[in-house]
Amino acid sequence: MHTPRSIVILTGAGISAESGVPTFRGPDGLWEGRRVEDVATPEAFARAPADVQRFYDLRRAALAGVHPNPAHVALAKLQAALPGAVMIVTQNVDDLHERGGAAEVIHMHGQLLSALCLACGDTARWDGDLGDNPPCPGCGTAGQLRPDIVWFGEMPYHMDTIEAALVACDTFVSIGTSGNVYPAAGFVELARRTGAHCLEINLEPSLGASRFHEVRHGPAGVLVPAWVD
Ligand code: BV8
Repeated sequence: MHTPRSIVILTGAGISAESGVPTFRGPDGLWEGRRVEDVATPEAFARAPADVQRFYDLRRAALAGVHPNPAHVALAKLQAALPGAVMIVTQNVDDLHERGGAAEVIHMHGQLLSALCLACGDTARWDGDLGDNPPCPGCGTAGQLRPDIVWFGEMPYHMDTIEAALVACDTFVSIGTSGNVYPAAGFVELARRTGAHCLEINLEPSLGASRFHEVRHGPAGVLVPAWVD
């Protein structure tokens, strides 16, 4: 790969698939028979909080059983090799980029290992269950902690930072995402409009594949290390 000045990398569930984390819209994508769009919403949480807490408690607990794969490790190596030039933006709520060695990761959809307090607005690192209504570490209020996850209809985190990087980058790489969910699915448009070279690495063509200058289809665990080297 030629050495670009600045790279924005967007990852989705596909980069964690080879680590054993189920994707959302693949054959294993339904969660107990329900679509993520039906569970990951403020309305679902208001209607059945224990149900939604359990959905996330199970996924948080499952993190202990999965490990970073060569794709996570390769991106971490790239970020270390090009200090300040590589932004990793993930739609994923797992911690596999960090455990793969990435020093800076932008979690635009939040993180399983973080809890948000509805009483005081604080977020706190959280690796246990939320379903048993624990007290907020900050304000002590019980039963007010929700998953620190961006649900459908909620504003993703760090959008200003991400958009500023997209219009300034010379390379945009989308890895392991189906292009179903906005605003992430629209990032290629922003990058392309300001002249960045846009590359898609995915198991199969995403919904937005035609908007990329270059596509490489196959498993991220093979294609990402090959692209980085
Ligand atoms: C927003 C956290 C506006 C949850 C997630 C109606 C009402 C409200 C909003 C909307 C609406 N209609 C449309 C919208 C916008 C909506 C949206 O896009 N909906 C879609 C379904 C149409 N977006 C939003 O609501 C966003 N917010 O718009 O806010 C706003 C404005 C002002 C003020 C307030 C608000 C928020 C979206 C975030 C939702 N949260 N995650 C959780 O994780 O539990 S989204 C969820 O989908 C995950 O984050 C996931 O990462 C993400 C995207 O999915 P993918 O990562 O792409 O995963 P998927 O399974 O789809 O694809 C995997 C890909 O990997 C496949 O292509 C597969 O081929 C590939 N693959 C598989 N194996 C491999 C592989 N590739 C390589 N190697 C392999 N081995």
